[in-house]
Amino acid sequence: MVSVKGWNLPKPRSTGPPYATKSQVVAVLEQVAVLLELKGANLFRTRAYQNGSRALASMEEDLLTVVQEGRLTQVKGIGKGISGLVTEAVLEGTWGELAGLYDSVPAGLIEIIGIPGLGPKRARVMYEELGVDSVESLKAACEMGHIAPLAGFGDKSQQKYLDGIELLRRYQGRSRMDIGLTFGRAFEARIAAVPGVVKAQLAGSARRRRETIGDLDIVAAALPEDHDSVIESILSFPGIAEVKGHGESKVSLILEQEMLAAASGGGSMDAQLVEAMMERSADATIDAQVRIVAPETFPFTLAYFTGSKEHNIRLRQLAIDKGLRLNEFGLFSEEAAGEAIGMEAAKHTLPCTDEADIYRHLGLEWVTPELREDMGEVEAATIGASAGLPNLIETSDLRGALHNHTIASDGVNTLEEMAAAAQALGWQYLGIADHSEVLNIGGRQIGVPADGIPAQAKMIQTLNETWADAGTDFRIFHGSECDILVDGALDYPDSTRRSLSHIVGSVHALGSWRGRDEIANTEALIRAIENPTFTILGHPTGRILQGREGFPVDMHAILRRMGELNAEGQLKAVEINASPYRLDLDWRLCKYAKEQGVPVCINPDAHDTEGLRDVWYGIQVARKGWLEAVDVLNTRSGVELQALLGL
Ligand code: DGT
Ligand code: CA
Ligand code: ZN
Repeated sequence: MVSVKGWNLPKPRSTGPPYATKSQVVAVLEQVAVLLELKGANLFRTRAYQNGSRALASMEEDLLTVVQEGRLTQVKGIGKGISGLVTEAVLEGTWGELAGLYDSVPAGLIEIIGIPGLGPKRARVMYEELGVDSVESLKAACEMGHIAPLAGFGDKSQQKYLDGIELLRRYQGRSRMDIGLTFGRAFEARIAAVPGVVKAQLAGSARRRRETIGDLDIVAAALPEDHDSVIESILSFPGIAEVKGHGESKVSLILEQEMLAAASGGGSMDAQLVEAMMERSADATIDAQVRIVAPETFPFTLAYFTGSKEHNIRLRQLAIDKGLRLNEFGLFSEEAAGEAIGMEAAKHTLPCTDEADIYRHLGLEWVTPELREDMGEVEAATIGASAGLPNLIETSDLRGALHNHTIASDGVNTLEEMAAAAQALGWQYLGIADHSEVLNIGGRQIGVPADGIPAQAKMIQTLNETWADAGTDFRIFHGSECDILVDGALDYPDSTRRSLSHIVGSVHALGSWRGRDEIANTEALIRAIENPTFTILGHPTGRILQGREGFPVDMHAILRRMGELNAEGQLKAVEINASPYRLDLDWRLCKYAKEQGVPVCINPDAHDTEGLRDVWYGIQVARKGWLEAVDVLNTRSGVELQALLGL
């Protein structure tokens, strides 16, 4: 993530007085006015600082003299409070209570008001209503259409902010998985098609399926005499925003959208996913590095640049233990290599035609890239180890999903349309979980009122009967994405929840949850989970990748409690929200959930028919988190799930 610089109070000058200069004081007063406005202070206080700043700026006399002679309050526009503040700053270099004010405002909010046409007042509304506290989270909120419905905003403002963000900076830093993988796979396919390239493969964090990707690493194999022409071809690709550098065997580039146009072959990502990403993030760019090596070196370079660094270190240590040396060029015995280094030493390499050969020489089974994080995979891969590597889940293992929206709340498709799309994916069921009654955005009600549930139930029942009569193995499960209120109670009357097939409990009023500590949040969440009607914990921390942090919570404690409830025979599952903006539950916690006996449910949280395909990202997270098909609730058949939900 790009590190955002907020505002800081000036340090006192080393000699003085004055310990603060006039321009420093003018700037601080102006900043204080903005900070107060961001915090919602009353207009008079804000004005006082604005006026004070202006008054000082236009004052011709020497500030120190005026302060020392005690004449500051005589300056028009400067009241007693500000006079005291300025006096302290000038004579001592300290700023009274202001440090607390500076600390209390997220740095990201300061950056937001740098966007043209976006002032503190609106920044504050978006912060309070939606938790928008950085340029990234604002961008995400605009892209998801959450800004336009806010009172006084509208589509025009939403678009204006998106344009403003683009102006503010060419997107730097890390990219979401959908952006990184779309670019990565398109670029990989283009390179693989270059004459002279024997093979090309995406490496780095993209191959390891991290939730965000810093830069793309691609390894290409070509005969040494072809390297020059291969590099030339790559440099002539469309969609290169900038060439950062190129040498004999390496090219560094910045890629932009044109790279994706008409790119052949998305690998395991289908065309619709690519399209969805392009729609969501039309302005995305990403850095990429290509390394071109001789074909016999390819497996070593691929393994090295796939990483992770931590995994590589473990492999290198295993090599050392066997008297071998492992690097990006080869795996060779210290003895044979002797004094030689680099490519020279690599001439002595043990032959390896693929990564599996390298792992075998080190006494390991081949480790799938998602697991290469040194989180137990080296031990599990050790040949003869008792536990062994997991047999990871695949997209084709899913039989449905349980958290999806329709036009009844904030979705854009009808029940029938969503069901048809689910059937087209080969699913046996679709869980509908529209928002519950309390959910509103900027005063506009989004959720389904309790008295609207019976009508939805009727429609679903009719559809289910039609499929049953036709002998079609498909059904809709009528659930709700029920708000978890601040105290851990669930929205809706108990009777409403009991009438539903499943409850996805989610926190949406993030402000209150982020404003209190981990212990209070954990208690409230456990209370919600213990509610007998509760089935699935939706997007557990509320995080938006590249945007906002989730609320503080002890997820281990939550998963332990859920494990106990499952042991008592109650079905309590945790969601991997598969939206590439969320990917929450984090992959790092999946293994723990599994160890505690908590089923994981991979949910697209689809708001339209295309959104169902996002489960692919959820599968990547589940795989990275060591999950097998059996660990995931929605690999169960429609009939099995029906029984599990007590229907
Ligand atoms: P990213 O780009 O920040 O999302 O993460 P990665 O994992 O793609 O990291 P990157 O691009 O810096 O380097 C690619 C791989 O190269 C990395 O996963 C492992 C390998 N690598 C890079 N630097 C080192 C290093 O200093 N030591 C070792 N053992 N491996 C390294
Ligand atoms: Ca990388
Ligand atoms: Zn949802």
